[in-house]
Amino acid sequence: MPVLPQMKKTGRWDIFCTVVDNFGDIGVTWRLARQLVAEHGLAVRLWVDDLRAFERMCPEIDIHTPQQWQQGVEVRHWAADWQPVEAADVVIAAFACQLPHAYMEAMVEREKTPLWMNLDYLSAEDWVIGCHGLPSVKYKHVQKFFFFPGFQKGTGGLLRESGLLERRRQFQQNPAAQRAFLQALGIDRAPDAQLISLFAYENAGLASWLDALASDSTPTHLLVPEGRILGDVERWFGVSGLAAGARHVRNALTMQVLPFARQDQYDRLLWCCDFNAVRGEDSFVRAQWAGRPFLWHIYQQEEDIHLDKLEAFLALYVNGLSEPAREAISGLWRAWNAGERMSDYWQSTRKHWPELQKHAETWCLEQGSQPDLAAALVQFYVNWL
Ligand code: TRH
Repeated sequence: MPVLPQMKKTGRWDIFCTVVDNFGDIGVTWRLARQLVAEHGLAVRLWVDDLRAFERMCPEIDIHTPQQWQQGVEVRHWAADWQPVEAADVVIAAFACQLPHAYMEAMVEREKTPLWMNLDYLSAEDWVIGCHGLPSVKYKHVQKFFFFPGFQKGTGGLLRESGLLERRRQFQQNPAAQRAFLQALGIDRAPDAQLISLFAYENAGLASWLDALASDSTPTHLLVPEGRILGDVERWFGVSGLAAGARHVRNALTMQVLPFARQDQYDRLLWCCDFNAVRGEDSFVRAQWAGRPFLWHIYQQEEDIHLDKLEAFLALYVNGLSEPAREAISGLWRAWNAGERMSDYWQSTRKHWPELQKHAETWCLEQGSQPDLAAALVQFYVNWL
């Protein structure tokens, strides 16, 4: 995406992020902010209401500092008592967060009206294509637009940094680099073990999956970053107080708890693993860029509307797979998201492993051939100017 001369170093963007819960809101906006700076030469302020969640994935964050620069991004604490600032050229409200009233007034007062966008949640549902880029509400004369990420042409695409897939490929082809990376995280891969990462919400289906892994003929080294699934892991091992560094073995299964890693380290961890269980939105996308088979624990929503999103994604993702492989992986995903027994689906998934591995790479390359989300946002601005 060429950077227009008049935009270079002059475009000022504000991204607003409220941390609703978990890490996805800050995870997505932090990536986007960095990419806009690094690849498009823009001046970006990232307004975040909860710096503690941010600090978990970016330990350089000083939670007591209201204004700081991190990797070229101006990070601002979005405090409850808002102090007036000038509005930027482009204003992104992430995930329908409500901008401070005084800031909306500042947008109105600007001589040149800013472009105001809502960066929505990711969904593979068809209606997204029809709604992407449409005008939303107005505040006085300032028009807001919908910007939808997505998997298909006609959506805003997915966050993907320039050269990401090439870096991933080189790393995956370099066992020594992977070993060094894992060792730095305190991981000594169990001999001949397949490596699986597990990042998920609480899940009643975990026990039956762990049963299957423990009794498998292939050993598994399971890496579990500290988080919500640990309670289920504890119950299965019959232990309590699991924390980073803990390691337990039962039959063919070695389980290790990892500290919550820096975001870029987490990405690399996914690249190292043979299979990744991910959740929410951002790790879900990163697992796809890893080019390896994966399992998605979708964020639960009221009235089970998340299940429509799950089915919409599956319908796209399984395209090109043989019928039995399709059934195996869809069954596994559905069982996981219903908290049901996983063992039979895991066994049938294992039967189609080579096909699923090839497919994960094909899907990744297909998605990677589309414009990335940051470039699409910049293009949207250029078209709007
Ligand atoms: O944390 P999440 O469950 O976030 C969710 C979703 O975004 C959901 O859609 C949203 O509605 C809800 O939050 C409020 O899962 P997600 O999206 O994968 O975000 C996790 C982030 O944490 C991601 O950027 C990767 C990062 N991460 C690390 O930096 N280090 C780690 O060790 C791990 C496990 C994750």
